[in-house]
Amino acid sequence: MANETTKIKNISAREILDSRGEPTLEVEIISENGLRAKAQVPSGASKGKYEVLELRDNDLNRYKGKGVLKARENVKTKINNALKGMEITDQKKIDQIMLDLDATKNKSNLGANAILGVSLACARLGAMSKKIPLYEYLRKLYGIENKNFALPQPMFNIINAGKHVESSKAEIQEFMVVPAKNNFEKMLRTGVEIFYILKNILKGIKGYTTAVGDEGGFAPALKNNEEAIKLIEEAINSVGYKAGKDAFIALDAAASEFYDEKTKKYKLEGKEWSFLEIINLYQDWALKHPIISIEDGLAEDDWMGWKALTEKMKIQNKDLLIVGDDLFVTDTEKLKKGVEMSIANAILIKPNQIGTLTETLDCIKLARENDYKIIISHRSGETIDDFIADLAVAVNADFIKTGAPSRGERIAKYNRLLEIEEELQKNV
Ligand code: 2PG
Ligand code: MG
Repeated sequence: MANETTKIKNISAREILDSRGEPTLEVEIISENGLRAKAQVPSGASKGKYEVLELRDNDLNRYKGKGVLKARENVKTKINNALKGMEITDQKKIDQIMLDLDATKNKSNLGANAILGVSLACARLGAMSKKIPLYEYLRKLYGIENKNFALPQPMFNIINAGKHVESSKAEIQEFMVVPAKNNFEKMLRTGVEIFYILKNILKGIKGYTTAVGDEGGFAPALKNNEEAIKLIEEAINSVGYKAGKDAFIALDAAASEFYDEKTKKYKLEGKEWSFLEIINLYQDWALKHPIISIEDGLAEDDWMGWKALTEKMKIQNKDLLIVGDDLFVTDTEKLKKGVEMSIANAILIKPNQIGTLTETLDCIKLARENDYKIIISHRSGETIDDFIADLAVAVNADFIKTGAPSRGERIAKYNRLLEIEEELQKNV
């Protein structure tokens, strides 16, 4: 029935575990007409300084202080009381009510984890109430009516380092392989085949371990950062693909993690580097290897460095993606500053950096209006929730970054994209 309304009857939450075995929230919403939907909240390790606050209990007697019972309580009481009886499709209003209820800039009152879980579960229930797929529903919320959906290009993080691997010597956090644009099934296969070969190279030829890190990529004890780039290039060229044509390399330096705020220097490979020296290093790598994207190449507060990075890399290769993650933290205010200063040309989008779906969609819109490429991203601590796959398709994101093709919580997103592609092909 077209006019049937779906009102929120009850919102509950439970403390579950993420892929690192750390507590996180699962929110469940039940509607008056008997529908129910859930959402699970991810959690980062190399978090941006300006991300909204993930509320943890800090009770050292439970989960080393990482419990989320306070956030759970906030969902079950304060948020539940405020949203009960609301029409589920009023996403903007629902998100605004939670923002008003929280009344802090960094969502520290209710906890961004509590708010986001509710926000995403609402969208899921909204899609169910309309009997349409989540990606189609999210597209309507985004404000586009057409159904010209496009699947994103995956960025597979196949060598993990930095904060995502306890024992790693390489400071650059993520070494990714990006298959050339094609249908999703083909891009996935290309990434996976390169991943298999990389395993053989690491194990058989180099004698490295093939244990995996937080995001499912291999975590060998590398001698230095460039070695990882060379290994991926070798893997691409060993499976009958050509590096620079069939597949490319993307990096996430997560440079805030090796930046010394006092000296304003970067600590890499046993040396101290100025931002200009780091830029030279990236230029050298980008000359020698098929690199198409550098994320968080410099630290989140080093705006001057970012300006130089954007300008210099643009002169060298105007198509290279200069991606802001910790720099922008999915925040329209930060992105506006970036646009005004002509900094970066791509943005990483993580819903839990900002805390509501509405703000996430607003940030994507602003990025699009200013021709920034969109990369939808997971967190290093994930769950099997595949919401971001639908989000990527809803906004025709250019890329999705959700780990290596390994570990269930990463695969869940890639498998959902396969399902969406199949569904879209049937509807043609
Ligand atoms: C990043 C993310 C995801 P984390 O830096 O881009 O890969 O890591 O979730 O630890 O912040
Ligand atoms: Mg990053």
